Amino acid sequence: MSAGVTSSEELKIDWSLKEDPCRVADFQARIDRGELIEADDWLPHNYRVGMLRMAEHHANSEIVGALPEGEWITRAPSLLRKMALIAKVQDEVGHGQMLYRTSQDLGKSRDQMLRDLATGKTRYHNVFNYPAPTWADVAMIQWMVDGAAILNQKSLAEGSYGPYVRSMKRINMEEAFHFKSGEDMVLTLMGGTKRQKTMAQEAFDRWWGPCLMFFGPPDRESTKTGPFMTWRIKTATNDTLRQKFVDRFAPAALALGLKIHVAKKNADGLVACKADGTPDMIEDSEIRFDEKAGHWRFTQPDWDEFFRVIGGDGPCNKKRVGLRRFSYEQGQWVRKAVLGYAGLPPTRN
Ligand code: FAQ
Repeated sequence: MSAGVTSSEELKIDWSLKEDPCRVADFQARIDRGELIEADDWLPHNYRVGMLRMAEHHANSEIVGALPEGEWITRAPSLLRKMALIAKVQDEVGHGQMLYRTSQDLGKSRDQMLRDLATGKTRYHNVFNYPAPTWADVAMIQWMVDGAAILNQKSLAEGSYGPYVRSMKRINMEEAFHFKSGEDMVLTLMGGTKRQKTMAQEAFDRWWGPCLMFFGPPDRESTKTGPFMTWRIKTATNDTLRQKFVDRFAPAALALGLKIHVAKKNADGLVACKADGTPDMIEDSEIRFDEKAGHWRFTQPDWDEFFRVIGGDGPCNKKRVGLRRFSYEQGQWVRKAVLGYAGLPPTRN
């Protein structure tokens, strides 16, 4: 474990900070040579904090990401699907454990991370603040959210921080199983009855927008992409990864018979209804392969919705954080008995 950062002040990125220029230049030269940086190496403050924030955000996302699917374990439509879902949820929680370990070595205690998640101080991925009202939502999560995670994490596995890179390689192998299982579930629904196809389409309409947002805000609004690319914490920009996702999933969805819509959402995260009761959405007129660009065109998602959701005001934020808090509080007596820990500070949500 590296010596480290302990107070919350020290856990903030400070772009005005000046550090020993020789050490900073040596560090950058190692990154430019493609060397992996290890936990006990000297790290510039902003690299350490940036990497910690990314790994902690990722760990939180894996833990909270298990919740929407976990709700479906008791309602899976067959024993086979139930067993696969139990294994998948267990994998995601395991990824969270691995990533909290990686984050701990960067200087924040595990207990502080769990407390910050349970009190809404730290974030997790936007997609996990949406509801999964049907089994088809579970299929779309495994197909598209896991698919998006693989695209993102493949680029992160080319990064510079050794412990995180090694975690990404292992996690990606397991995510590949989840993606395959999701693909099979979507294929089953789209090869099924009219009702199953409608269920799949409705779930797709709920998840397409949040999945486009998965890769983060447009590059022009991403504050950290520039420095993170210089340090190879990130190896592709948000827009590049989003385009890769559309190039992969738009033709696949169309080939399955799904339609790609631009949909308005209500406060519950469901597609809103017009006055006449029909869904408030239109087919995305941009969707087509642009021969000249060599990419699929698409309509950008609602970025106001993205910032609202990551700011704490999404359809399921309170429910998800509330469940983490409940779980933390229920485990309090164990921590108290074994470690003598105190209670939680007031929640932000
Ligand atoms: N959701 O300047 P950027 C999974 C925030 S695991 C929420 O572009 P950056 C497996 C961002 O933190 C998925 N917040 O930031 C699974 C920043 O906030 P700050 C987890 C977001 O760091 C599947 C602000 O916006 N994967 O799916 C999001 O360069 C199924 C400005 O953004 C990872 O965490 C978002 N989508 O790029 C589990 C991968 N995007 O710090 C269960 C690692 C941005 O200014 C079921 N992380 N923000 O307060 C990353 O790749 C990057 O950190 C990004 C953000 C892309 C998330």
